[in-house]
Amino acid sequence: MKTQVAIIGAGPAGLLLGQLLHRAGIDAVIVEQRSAAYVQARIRAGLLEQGTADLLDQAGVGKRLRAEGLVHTGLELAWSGRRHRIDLTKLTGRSVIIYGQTEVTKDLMEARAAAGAKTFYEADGVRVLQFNSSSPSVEFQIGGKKLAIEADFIAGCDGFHGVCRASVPAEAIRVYERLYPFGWLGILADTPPVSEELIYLSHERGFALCTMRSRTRSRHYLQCPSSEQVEDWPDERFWAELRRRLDAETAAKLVTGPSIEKSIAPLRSFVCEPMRFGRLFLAGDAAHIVPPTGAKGLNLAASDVRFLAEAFDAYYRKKDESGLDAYSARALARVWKAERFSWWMTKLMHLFPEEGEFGRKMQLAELDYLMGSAAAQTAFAENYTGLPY
Ligand code: RFL
Ligand code: PHB
Repeated sequence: MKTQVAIIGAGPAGLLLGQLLHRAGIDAVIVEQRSAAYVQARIRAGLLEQGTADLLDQAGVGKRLRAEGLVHTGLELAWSGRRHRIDLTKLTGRSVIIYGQTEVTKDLMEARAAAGAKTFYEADGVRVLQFNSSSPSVEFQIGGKKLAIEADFIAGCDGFHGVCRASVPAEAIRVYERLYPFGWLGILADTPPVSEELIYLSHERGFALCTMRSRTRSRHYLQCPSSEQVEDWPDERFWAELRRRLDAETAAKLVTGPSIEKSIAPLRSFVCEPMRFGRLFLAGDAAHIVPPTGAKGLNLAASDVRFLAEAFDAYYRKKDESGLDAYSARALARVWKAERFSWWMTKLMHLFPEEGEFGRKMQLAELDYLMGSAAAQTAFAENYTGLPY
């Protein structure tokens, strides 16, 4: 089989790239190791920058997002028992949208099916070959049957644990990484959110976040040590711990209920350079990871894919390779700024016992400064709503 762009991975990066290429008249096949149902059900991100929502519109998949997404013009930061609001829209003219990654994935999968574009799900033993030549290829098996795709280019959209980055020789790649000694324990429940807007809490017992998926479905996160397991956290323990970290007014509004999903995600900052290796281009979590504090992961996957789709479009329409040549530097310039913001916000809001009482005083001083300074709040809001592409 032949195609123009072989895309590895049907997460948000791979599906959105497939959709943008389809709209540009470029042929692309997606190869995904999991089943469609598994990919669709994976519960992860919830917050989209305005630029990501605009890109989904441009890709022709923004209709349900615009009808059902919750537009947020601000958020709250809470510490020492008090909440403080940052008015994102007043400071930047921009807002953010709550719309689950599950829904983005569903919309993209439906658009792909309607376009009749080919996706191979449940592909085993995926290998990316010859990407340093002009004829790269992809090999895999489905139900024991061997398949091969010849392509002009390969897009590695296969996430942090994927095969694409791992196929690059070690001497050709440079990796920058920071691990944090804790994770986020997340719970999803059909209970009303505690507040209309997100509340990020910095507490002596650890960070917490109250977010949502809709007006009737809440999503909450608690900082927990890396060593803990989901089994250590029955629902009652989760709700009791969340209540202890909330300010009294919010705690009084907390409605608890059985969890629909519960999981622990480790926190990591990671970037690989470059993001292009011959005819292999990495995009999204395959190239970089941010801790979820700034809600940047899915949004970075979207901006990478926009740069890449533009570059392929110029190549196929005008034989212009400049976009492909500039891709890595262009994407990394935006990635590093989102890495910085996510790292900074993680350090500001989480409990770092090894930093001691001095470290805690520094956090409190910085939070106090932030809320007292229009300049600092504007810088926060510019980053949170998304830096320009
Ligand atoms: P994905 O979503 O991991 O998709 C990669 C796909 O590749 C497949 N794959 C392979 N396919 C073929 N062959 C192989 N060898 C393969 N290996 C893997 C996988 O099965 C998968 O389908 O990466 P992508 O597309 O780059 O998308 C990235 C986002 O999913 C991720 O950045 C976000 O979920 C991060 N994130 C958030 N981002 C936001 O922008 N806003 C948020 O509010 C937000 N909240 C979060 C988050 C991530 C979280 N977790 C669980 C890490 C909250 C959490 C708790
Ligand atoms: C979410 O809704 O899952 C979410 C929102 C904001 C974050 C992280 C996760 O910073």
